[in-house]
Parts: sequence; structure tokens; C-alpha cells
Amino acid sequence: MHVLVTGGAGFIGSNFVHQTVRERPDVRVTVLDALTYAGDERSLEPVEGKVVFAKGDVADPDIVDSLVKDVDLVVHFAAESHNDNSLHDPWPFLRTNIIGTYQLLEAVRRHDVRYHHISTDEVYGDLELDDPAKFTPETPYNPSSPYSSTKASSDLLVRAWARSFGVRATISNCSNNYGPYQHVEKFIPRQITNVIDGVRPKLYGSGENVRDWIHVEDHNSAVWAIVERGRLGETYLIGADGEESNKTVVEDILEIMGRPRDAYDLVSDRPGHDMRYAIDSTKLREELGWVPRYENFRTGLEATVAWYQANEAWWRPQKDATEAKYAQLGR
Ligand code: NAD
Ligand code: TDX
Repeated sequence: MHVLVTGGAGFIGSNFVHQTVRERPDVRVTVLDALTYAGDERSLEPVEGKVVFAKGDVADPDIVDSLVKDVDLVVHFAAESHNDNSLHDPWPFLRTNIIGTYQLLEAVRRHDVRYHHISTDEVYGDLELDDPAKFTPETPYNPSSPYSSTKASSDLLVRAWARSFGVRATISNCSNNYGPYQHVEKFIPRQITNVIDGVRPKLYGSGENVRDWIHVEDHNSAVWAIVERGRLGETYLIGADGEESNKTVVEDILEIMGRPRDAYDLVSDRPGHDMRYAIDSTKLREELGWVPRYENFRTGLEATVAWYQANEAWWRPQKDATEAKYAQLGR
């Protein structure tokens, strides 16, 4: 099998490529990535010589067609992925997330290639802290941010292309990922690298917002389960029952790194900040027999702290520019 992985130089995509090369020697991998500020070819160094890398834009129909025609499967990770950026400048999100998905769908339609679409739980909006409910595949779409509205749009394109044109597609909506190779703009790596730099972690608003954390390796094993055993046209929610408040996560990071648990600051809130995400992954578990391996969040967090401590050369080049962007936002 030959798979085209879009966004394979980003956080989740590069981990997907590592896992695939490690565990599936029968799979050939080609990566398509535009190497935006969020992509880094060095994230593919562990698989150097074992995958083909193409630098290019998913919104460019020519490069997309030339690569899709030679593969059996597309796994589409490429996206503008950061909510704070989408509040500052939404256009790249419309272009990459909506137009890029459209171009891929047209190419897989032309060449009858199996397609898996990577999406987020943020398409469902948010939940109250005391709501016993979790998101299910039946939850109505209700996105809050420019980022999540473009991801919701792309999901709807996939559903329409599957129904109207018979494109062989599946969709997964996953909760917040953590693990190695995540850009330092994101919450967990930002706080770990701040502590390394002697800067106090920054919590938006009250810090009570809840995210449902899953280790990136578990997200990616679920993607392979869906690709291999999922029903065409279906949506699967991926989550590992990892709900934690942002405040608890920061306190745990501080404790793991030998600092007092209260050595953080509250800063101005993100506009439209979703309160809580929570995934019900029953369908994935019961239908496809998937189980997460990193069930203990604290252990996974300790490993992630250790990875950023050991890999400063990887994240250091991103750090100043990222913090300069946050300084402009007052966060
Ligand atoms: P990321 O920002 O770390 O990586 C995105 C990658 O896509 C980068 O390598 C970037 O260079 C590439 N890219 C961006 N625009 C491109 C374009 N126009 N053409 C080609 N490549 C382009 O993102 P991530 O956190 O790894 O997220 C990957 C996917 O998973 C996204 O679709 C995101 O919506 C989804 N997702 C992320 C999370 C999470 O917690 N990070 C959770 C659920 C779903
Ligand atoms: O410095 C910070 N302080 C803070 O309190 C940052 C960067 C974030 N936060 C909060 C905002 C969120 O409640 O932490 C939480 C997590 O923030 P992000 O890492 O920006 O993630 P989130 O907005 O939840 O979205 C993530 O999960 C879903 C990914 O970035 C998306 O790509 C994915 O779809």
C-alpha cells in the first residue's frame, strides 16, 4: 500500500509517519507538506531515507493531482491548526482547511483513491463544566472559532463528496493531542518550554476550561484502525477519557519540573474561548476494538516534559517568534 500523508511535517502527521514506518513495513509513505511556520522537516529525521517528501500546498490542484494519482490512500492532516492565530488572521484557515480539502477531494474522486479526513472535536462547539454529556457522532455541529468553523466546513465537504460522488471516505474527530514534536505555540509545550526558560506559565482566563487529552500515538493508532476496519462514509470520534482542567495541567507540569504548583499567572482570556470538550469514543471502541495505550495522563505528561527537556535544539528556533506573537495579543 502507498499512502499520501498531508501535513506530515507537523505535530500529529510526523508522529503518524514515524508510527507507520515503525509498525507497517509493507506501507510506502509520501508526505506532502507546505512547511509553513508550523511544519519542520527535521520532525521527519527519524524516518530519513524511508519516506518521500514533497514540499507543496494542498490548495494547489496540480501538485495534489500529481501525487494522489499514484497512491492507494490519502490521510489528510494538513491544516492551519491554532485557534489563537485564526482569531488574528482567519484567511489562511479558509484557504488551507476548506480549499485544500476541496482540492484533495476532487483528486481522490478523479482517481478513485481511499480518503481519510482528520478533524477535531471543536466542530461540536463546547460543553458546560457541569454537563454530564459528551460529544457523540450525532452531536450537531456548532463551531465557535474561525479555526473550528473551517474544520467543520471541511468535514461537511467530505460528507457531501462521499454521498454525492461515492468517494470512499471516513472522518475522525479527535480531542486535544499531546506528545513529542508539538509546536511551542500550543498549550502544553508552551508551558513546558516557558518553565525551562524560567518564565511563569500563562493560563487564559480563570484556567477552569477543560480539555480531553489524548496521546498522539493513541490518536494515530485509532486512525489506522479506522482506515483498515472503519465503515465508508462514517464518522468516528477519537478520545481517551482524559478530561483535565487547564489549571490542573499547568500545576502538574510545574510539579513534574520541580517548581511550586502555584508558580503561574492568569492572563487575559481567548475571545470566544470554548469551556469544555469531552469525547464519547464508544463507537470506535465497540465497532473497531480500539483501545488507547497511554491511559495514564500523568505518565504521558512526564514523558512529554522529558522529551522537551532533551530536544531543545528542535523547539528553540520556534520559541522567540511564538512568544513575540503572544506578546502582541497580551497573552
Ligand atoms: P500542526 O499545525 O502541527 O501541523 C500542520 C502541518 O500542515 C504543518 O506541517 C504545516 O506545514 C502543514 N500545512 C499547513 N498548511 C498547509 C498547506 N496549505 N499545504 C500543505 N501543508 C500545509 O497541526 P497538528 O496539531 O499536527 O494537526 C494536524 C491535524 O489534526 C489538523 O487537521 C488538525 O485540525 C487536526 N487535529 C489536531 C488536534 C490537536 O490537538 N493538535 C486535535 C484534533 C484534530
Ligand atoms: O498559553 C496558553 N494558555 C492557555 O490557558 C495557551 C496557548 C492555551 N491556553 C488554553 C486554551 C485552551 O483552553 O489551553 C487550552 C488548550 O489550548 P491550545 O493548545 O491552543 O488548544 P485548543 O484551542 O484546545 O485546540 C487544540 O485542540 C483541538 C488544537 O490546537 C486544535 O488543532 C485541535 O483541533
